[in-house]
Amino acid sequence: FKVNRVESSPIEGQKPGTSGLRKKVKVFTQPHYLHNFVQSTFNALSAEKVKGSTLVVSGDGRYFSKDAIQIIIKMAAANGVRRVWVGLNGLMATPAVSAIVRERVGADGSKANGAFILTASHNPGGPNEDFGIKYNMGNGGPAPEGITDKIFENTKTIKEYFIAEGLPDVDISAIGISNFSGPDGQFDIDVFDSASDYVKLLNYDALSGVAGAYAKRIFVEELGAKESSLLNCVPKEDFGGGHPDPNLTYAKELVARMGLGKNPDSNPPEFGAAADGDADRNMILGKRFFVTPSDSVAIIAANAVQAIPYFSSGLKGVARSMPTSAALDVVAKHLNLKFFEVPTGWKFFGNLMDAGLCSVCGEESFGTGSDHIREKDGIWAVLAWLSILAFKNKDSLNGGKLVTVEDIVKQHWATFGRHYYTRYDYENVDAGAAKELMAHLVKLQSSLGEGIRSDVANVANADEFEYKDPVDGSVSKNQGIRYLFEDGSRLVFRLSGTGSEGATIRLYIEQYEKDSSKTGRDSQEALGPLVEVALKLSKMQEFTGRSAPTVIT
Ligand code: VG1
Ligand code: CO
Repeated sequence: FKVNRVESSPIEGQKPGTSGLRKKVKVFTQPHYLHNFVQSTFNALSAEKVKGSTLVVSGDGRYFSKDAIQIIIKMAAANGVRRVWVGLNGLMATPAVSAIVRERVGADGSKANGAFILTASHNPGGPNEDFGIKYNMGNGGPAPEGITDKIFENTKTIKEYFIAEGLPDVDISAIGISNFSGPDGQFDIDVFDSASDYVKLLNYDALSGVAGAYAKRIFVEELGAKESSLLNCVPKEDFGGGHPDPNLTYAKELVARMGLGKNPDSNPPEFGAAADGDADRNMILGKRFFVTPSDSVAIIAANAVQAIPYFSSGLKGVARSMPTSAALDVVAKHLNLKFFEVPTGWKFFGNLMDAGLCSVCGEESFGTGSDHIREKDGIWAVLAWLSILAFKNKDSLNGGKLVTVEDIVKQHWATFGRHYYTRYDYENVDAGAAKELMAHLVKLQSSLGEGIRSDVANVANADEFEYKDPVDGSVSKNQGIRYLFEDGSRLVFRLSGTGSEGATIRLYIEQYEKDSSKTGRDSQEALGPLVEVALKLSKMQEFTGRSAPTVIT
């Protein structure tokens, strides 16, 4: 093949958000749109680093992925990339990409230097929905802000991109390595099945040896898991028209099956779980019981050393994103663990893990993970929970009482107290109105001297969250507006960075209850008064015209 230089010019709005660039398919398929972003990424990494490198390109298989993969392969070839690794049919879960970048060794001994992940994650897919792309670094984690800022700057000045001419489309539906030659020498495309590398890694973490036997005993024998326990497990370009976000609103089928929501099954199983489009998010359910993600990471951290072989020598530390509840903080304090609070999004956990400061981390948005990779990992979370269930059920294996998911969570609350928690999302709000609401909240903070009183408690402190990375010293500002109350309650307001249209306001509401006789309440009911304070304080209805949120999690 030869290299074509194509003249181009900047296209507005290519700023990567919380997790890459996400736009409607119609936006992505505009002439030069994808090309500009990919070339801007190569330029941000620098030509010397790109030349001779090994690049992973794959995603969640959503609509437009197959075309995008062919384009990126041709651009990689033209920019001097030595080889591209592609998942069979272009499919690779986000956590699997992370694992592949870290662990896989090619037939010629090569290791990956980075990855383009083609996903808009929990956003719907299809010709009228979203596409997305993000770049992950050689550690398997999302590019840090230093790189994503550079990419954005490059998109604003781009004049040209490079693409191979005479390189045929690769058949990504068949495993194998194809070789080509170009101006820089040899170029290979390696199509392989990512599942085996990923499973190898997970087996070691959670289900090796005795834990595997427990999982089989509880999951298959005790709880009767069968083939029929899998719902919607065939990947589709448009996710079957559904919204691929694992929460109580969108995972309706599973929720009913677990005996919750509308039309609940009368005989639900003991354990259920769901993942999002790219399999990095998870929802954990017990029989008629929902585990709040903030509780989930705290419970995993509290039990990791005993229940999960990978952590048997101890946890290096734990971390959560700022809006995630403080349930994890209480565990960290109790176990005397290093603890970090980072901005929303997975890119901030990687530095901590690379520096050996963090083993387990999580977000309230159904993201949980560990330092086995540098992405959140839905399947890992399920295996972590299975390991904990197995551990807690050692006695039940000898005829004792079955310990359920609900028991485990309630025992946790009894020991550590409960953080009542809910998130209200106002989706597709007018962008101007959303900005005004945020500005109003910031302005209110300066009048704190006079004391913002509420029926719940007084506000002790209010600020905009700012993070200084303890490893590289980089600072991230304006990461959400916080109101911290004297009784430990918190209200957090943020604008979403993953949407493709309008603005989404997220309101996070949290209240701590230490008294174990009061930890069994319904969370919406317990949080009612604080919700009222939040809505009044923010003038939510006045600014947005909305009397209710789009989604409550
Ligand atoms: C949301 C979540 C955040 C998560 C991000 C990516 O971001 O709040 O916690 O890391 O999605 O998740 P935002 O900016 O919309 O609040 V995924 O599964 O879409 O990669
Ligand atoms: Co996701």
